[in-house]
Amino acid sequence: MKIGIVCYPTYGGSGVVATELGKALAKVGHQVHFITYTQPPRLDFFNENIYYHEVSISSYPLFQYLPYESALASKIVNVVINEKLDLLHVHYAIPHASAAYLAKQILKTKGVHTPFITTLHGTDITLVGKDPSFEPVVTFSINESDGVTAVSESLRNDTYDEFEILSKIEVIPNFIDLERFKKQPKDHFKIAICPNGEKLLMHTSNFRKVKRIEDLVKVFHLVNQQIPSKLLLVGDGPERTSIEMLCRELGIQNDVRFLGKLDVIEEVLSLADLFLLTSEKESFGLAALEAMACEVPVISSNAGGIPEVNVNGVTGFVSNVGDVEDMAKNALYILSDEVILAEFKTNALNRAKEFDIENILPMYEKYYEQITAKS
Ligand code: GMT
Repeated sequence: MKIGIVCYPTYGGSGVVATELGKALAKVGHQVHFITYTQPPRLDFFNENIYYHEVSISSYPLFQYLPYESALASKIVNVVINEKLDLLHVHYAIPHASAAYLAKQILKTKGVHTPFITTLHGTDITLVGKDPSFEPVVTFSINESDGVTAVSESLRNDTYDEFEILSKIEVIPNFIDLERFKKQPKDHFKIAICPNGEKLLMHTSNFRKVKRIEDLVKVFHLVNQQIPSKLLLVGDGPERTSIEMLCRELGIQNDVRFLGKLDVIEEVLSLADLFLLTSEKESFGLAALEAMACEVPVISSNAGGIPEVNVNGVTGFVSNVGDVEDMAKNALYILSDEVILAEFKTNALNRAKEFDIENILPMYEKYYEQITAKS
């Protein structure tokens, strides 16, 4: 098939899922056309089946806000016609689904009928999408999509609860490339970071408020009082400064390292003993799955779709959002016994294997066939 993928070219979340899906589709012979405003970070190699179309938008003194959605719709029209696409797959409702809807209407006037599938990722539903300034457009563009998928059962339920959705939402979970995310022998780094045999806890995110990073710092503080440990924080974002202040207030600044945005997350994950994810909302928790694939158990909140990934008492533990004491107690239980830790590590890897891209890709291909056949 010839598939157009529209996404945010971001380092994490929906951007990564869209890019990895496109790469996997190209690998099995589909022709994939990425349509974004800049090259997605993980699209850093050559593949004969991958094409990239940049949405460029000229500034004009009249525009206080650049009309990206119009530029995107125009680019979609152009790519669909010139590349003869069979299908569009847009990741994130705003503004990608509404731009795809507009493009579809324009294409119809030219006698071209191209269906579009919208994949919901969470923030477009549970955070920004509900805002009255977006809600009517989100509801409309979901209902007008030829197919809609959500990355977890929890997100599907939230979407039905929060919006007046008339169409069927298919759940296709996120996935992991186990070739890339696997434990690597990096013991020399571990010794450098934990010279006295400390345990290593880790978190990766975009440091937004919704991640409740202050909770995981408090969990670490409690763990560190019982078992000497270090905390690695990968990523960056608006909360970083206040988190640095909290670390100083708690007197743990020498045990916490901020690594900034890293591409080779799997190398750092290979060093970790535990992954912490304390979010208030999380439709799936791809970061937890990446950790599990590198044999790292997860201490998490029970927000959204996280319990669909992190199995309580098996691959880690799940606590109520904000229950720092319970999270610390669970972390200490895993870390205090090498046999238990090894068991949780094995379970984490086994669970991650269920989300192997090899299992999930056929679900998307089947759904594409179903949607193109009915359109
Ligand atoms: O929250 C993030 O880190 C980014 C966000 C996004 O919008 O890209 O991630 C969302 O999509 C990911 C991929 O499907 C999910 O794994 C995240 O759970 C989801 N984030 C939230 O729901 C808050």
